[in-house]
Amino acid sequence: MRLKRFMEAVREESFDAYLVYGSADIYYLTSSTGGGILLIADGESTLYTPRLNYPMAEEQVKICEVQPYKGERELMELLQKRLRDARNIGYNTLPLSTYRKLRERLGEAELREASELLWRMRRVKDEEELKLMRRAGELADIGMEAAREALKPGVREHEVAAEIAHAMMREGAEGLAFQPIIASGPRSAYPHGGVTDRRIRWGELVVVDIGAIYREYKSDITRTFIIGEASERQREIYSVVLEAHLKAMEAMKPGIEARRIDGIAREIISNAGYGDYFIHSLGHGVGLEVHEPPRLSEEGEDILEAGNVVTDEPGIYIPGYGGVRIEDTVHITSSGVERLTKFEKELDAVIL
Ligand SMILES: [Mn+2]
Repeated sequence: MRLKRFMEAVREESFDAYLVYGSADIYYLTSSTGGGILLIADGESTLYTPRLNYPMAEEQVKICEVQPYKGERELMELLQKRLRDARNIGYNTLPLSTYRKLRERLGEAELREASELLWRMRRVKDEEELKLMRRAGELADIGMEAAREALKPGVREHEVAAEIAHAMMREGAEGLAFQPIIASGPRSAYPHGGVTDRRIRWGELVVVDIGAIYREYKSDITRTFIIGEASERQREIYSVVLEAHLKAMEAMKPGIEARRIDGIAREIISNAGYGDYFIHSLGHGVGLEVHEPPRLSEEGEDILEAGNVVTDEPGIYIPGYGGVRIEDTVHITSSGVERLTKFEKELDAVIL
């Protein structure tokens, strides 16, 4: 049981108490989607939840006590009372205003950030989580298929986004993991281009970056389509990004430094002369949140472990011209990777 394991970790780190804030961490430990603050103290756990979410949380939570609160002042009073004897209090994250209010009420006690305790657990997905993430990946593939069918000259970006959302949710997604990106033509050079009312034209690149939510778990996939016919330059850029994406994925395995994986992709793109146009890191962890540890970046210290779920998403973005990104979500297994998103990515499959 996750909560029990976490409470043991809190004790091993010699905290008298620990405050868990944020919907993903609270969901991970208690199955509540109602937020609030989870307090661990004196060998017990209590979920303080806003009263509007109390009936729902009471139904969802089987493993600890749930208590409603009316407003932040009442929550602070409840916490102050419970933390009276605590000297050494850990927390994962807190809004600055909440931190300040707590700080005032806790006197001499130490209040120390220790989010790594939770990330240590959340970084390594268990079988149950992997099952849900496989489904989240399949739903993203379904969305990408809807994009492929919708993309043609004259269609607007938001119309493509609507088809994607419809297809994923009809098949069981609870929602989109993030605001979709349908970045066409010169806009494809913006890695976070969002969606506009722009009409897609023949011969353009279109970056489609989407994800689904399935039972709170997220997926993340990007494909770049070329409408009609691909130019020599588009073919070249696409091939470089695809090679970087494939070689990085081939090298993923437990025990390897995440920055080495980033380096493999970066070197391929640099050697092809596009190094200045790969303007973000290679990837990130995915789970209850769409961006979480481990990070696959030039500076990151993370080492890949079996059970990690990460993205592999190199890109080349040429201002005023356009961009290409190819991304899959993959599970790091004991020997390599299991792809959770499987949509085709060979050049021929993305020329529409
Ligand atoms: Mn991503």
